[in-house]
Amino acid sequence: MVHGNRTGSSDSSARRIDVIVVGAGFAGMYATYKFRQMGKSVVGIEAGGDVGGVWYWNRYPGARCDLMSVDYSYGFSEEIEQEWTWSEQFAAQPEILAYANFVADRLDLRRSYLFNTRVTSAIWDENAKLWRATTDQDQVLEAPYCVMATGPLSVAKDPDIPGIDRFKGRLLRAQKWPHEPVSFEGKRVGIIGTGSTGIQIVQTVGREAGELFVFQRTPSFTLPMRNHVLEPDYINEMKRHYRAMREAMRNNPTGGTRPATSRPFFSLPPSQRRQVMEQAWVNGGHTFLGSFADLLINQEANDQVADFVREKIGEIVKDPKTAEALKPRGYPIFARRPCLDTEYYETYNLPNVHLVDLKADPIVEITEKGIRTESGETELDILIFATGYDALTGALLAFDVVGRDGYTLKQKWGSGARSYLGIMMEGFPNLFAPSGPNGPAALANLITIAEHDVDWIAEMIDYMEANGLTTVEPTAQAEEGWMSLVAALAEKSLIRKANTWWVGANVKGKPQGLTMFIGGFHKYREHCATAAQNRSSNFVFD
Ligand code: N01
Repeated sequence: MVHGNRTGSSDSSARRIDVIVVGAGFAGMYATYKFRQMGKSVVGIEAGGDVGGVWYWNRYPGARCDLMSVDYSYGFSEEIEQEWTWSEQFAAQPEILAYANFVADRLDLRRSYLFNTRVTSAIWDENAKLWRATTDQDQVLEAPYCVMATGPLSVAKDPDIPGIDRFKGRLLRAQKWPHEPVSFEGKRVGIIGTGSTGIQIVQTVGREAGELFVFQRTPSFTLPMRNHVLEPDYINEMKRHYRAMREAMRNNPTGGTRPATSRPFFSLPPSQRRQVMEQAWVNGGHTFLGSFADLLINQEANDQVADFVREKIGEIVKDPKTAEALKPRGYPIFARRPCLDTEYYETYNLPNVHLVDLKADPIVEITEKGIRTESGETELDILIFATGYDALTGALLAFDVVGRDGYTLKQKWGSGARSYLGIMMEGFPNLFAPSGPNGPAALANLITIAEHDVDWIAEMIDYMEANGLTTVEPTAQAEEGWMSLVAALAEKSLIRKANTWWVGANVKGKPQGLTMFIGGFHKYREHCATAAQNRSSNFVFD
């Protein structure tokens, strides 16, 4: 294999281009389009066989986005907005993947991509002022700019349970689901993981499998999605108002259209609070978070909403023991990513669906035939892992990224992700990470963030080229200032009180802490704009 040269000059077998884009998810696709529009030569590198990123891989039954389709879509092209029509309020994975393919066809993006190809290293060459990326297909690409659109949720994580390799049945991972249909009919199916992914699988497979055993360690709070088909009148109205809607999204803390509120929970008397919560339950979606402003900072307010949802679980689930085990306790509601479901709790009223409460009966091992808990062995034909991701930093730490003076990203992030605005890093010139860690990442609409970040990067490159500058990186002070702001905001949030991927708690040995900007997308946008206005104090140019 040809390796990048840490200090030397250009590799003669390398392909020289203007921009390397790693990833063909929504951020990578837009970056590829944007830089091509700027007249740059771009090569995208993607491990999957086609575009779509997380939606290419996550083909599990019931996979669906919990953001509204009209929000979770590109806003940069009026043509695409008008030509594409969403069928449901919350689109399912096949429709989102079809949308990604539609965009790729429409913009002829695939010609810029190397698919089924992984980057094995990306190394900055200080003499040549180039990033040199090598791939597992023995290619070497050199470019002055490198855009890491590797996504916050792209490295799947298996559970730490002994015996995984021993299982003789069929083992399926939600995040790398087979492309062909899987039949569960008459099968004994087990699933580990009850986060957003597991919940979607349970409510779907539970209605199909012979028997479904749900191995639950931590119950999640989940709220009714209330999904529905989009009527033509609604679609027409939406298409007429896309511009105003995108503007509203840019000024919204979530980067979507869900209305925000400044109303504190206790500003209403108890009966009205109850009424608002009942209405939020009926309306579904993330309505709760749009009903009260302080649910993530006021523990007492949070407790009352959590009690309300636990009460609902008790009303829906018929078996009291199962209902009790499904009620989340010990962490604030919304401190784990809130899930949206369609009759998830009702699934446990089916005679073939069994909850195995791992708090009472922990898993000992995976065996040839199934799963052994302390109370005995459950035999399974199919075992599904919905056990999450090495999120936010996993994809960028999965290969060597080497910046100035041989400084590696693994060194830089040794005690947690550090960046400026979640996009750039001191010590890593001309390296950009749209939707990167320390930005709003998973706390706002990822497509809105990706578009914003790519546009910001494009403006930076335009500025450099207009001024004859070849390299840029944030100053140590700018990065430190940003990280202090991220930490100060996180300090106030109840999010820190749950052990989740949001804080790195789901991966053994990973540095812990909430390293996302929780100030809201609208504020994030303002910070990015201010940073760009004060370029000379926040960045070092060469
Ligand atoms: O992953 P997770 P996910 N034994 O980390 C369990 C997005 N998403 O793939 O909490 C037993 O949330 C673990 O239990 P515990 C969304 O942003 C969006 O579900 O560690 N259990 C937990 O229950 C989401 O937040 C959509 O005790 C084990 C589960 O595995 C993010 O992706 C759909 C275990 C992992 O939950 C990740 O969600 C899907 C073990 N050894 C995903 N190890 C929508 O848009 C882990 N677990 C709707």
